[in-house]
Amino acid sequence: MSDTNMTYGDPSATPAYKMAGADVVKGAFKLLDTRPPGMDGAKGTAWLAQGAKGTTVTVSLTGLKPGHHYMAHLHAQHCSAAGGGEHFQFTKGGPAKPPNEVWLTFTSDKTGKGTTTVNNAKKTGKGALALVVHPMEAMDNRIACADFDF
Ligand SMILES: [Cu+2]
Repeated sequence: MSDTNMTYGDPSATPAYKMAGADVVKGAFKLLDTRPPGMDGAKGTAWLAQGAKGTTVTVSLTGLKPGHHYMAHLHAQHCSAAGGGEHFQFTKGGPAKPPNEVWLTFTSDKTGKGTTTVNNAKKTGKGALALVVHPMEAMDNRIACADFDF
């Protein structure tokens, strides 16, 4: 799937928690049992802002494997439901990729820290309940999940 080779998000974009006038919710990442070995120290926060610019999502994690590629998606269920369930889609049954889904890609630095921010012109409402982080090389693995505090 060539779409997984693309970059989604910009680490230097205005983060969701600084979006003026937007409604912002956040969640702390919890480790999932499906995480690969070496990920026990991963922790961080996800933010979801909705406002005039649509939806802005920011992910920030530490304790990742240094210099590795990661992908995060908005998911449609809470972390307690099979680690976030299916991907959130603006149009259910539509294309399984952006802009119908919200994806973020990022690479951890040499200290194991990774962050990025992505925008989507539409608002998720309360349809996207969690952000799930995967290792890019093993997208079936779910490392950690953050429930948004709507
Ligand atoms: Cu996902």
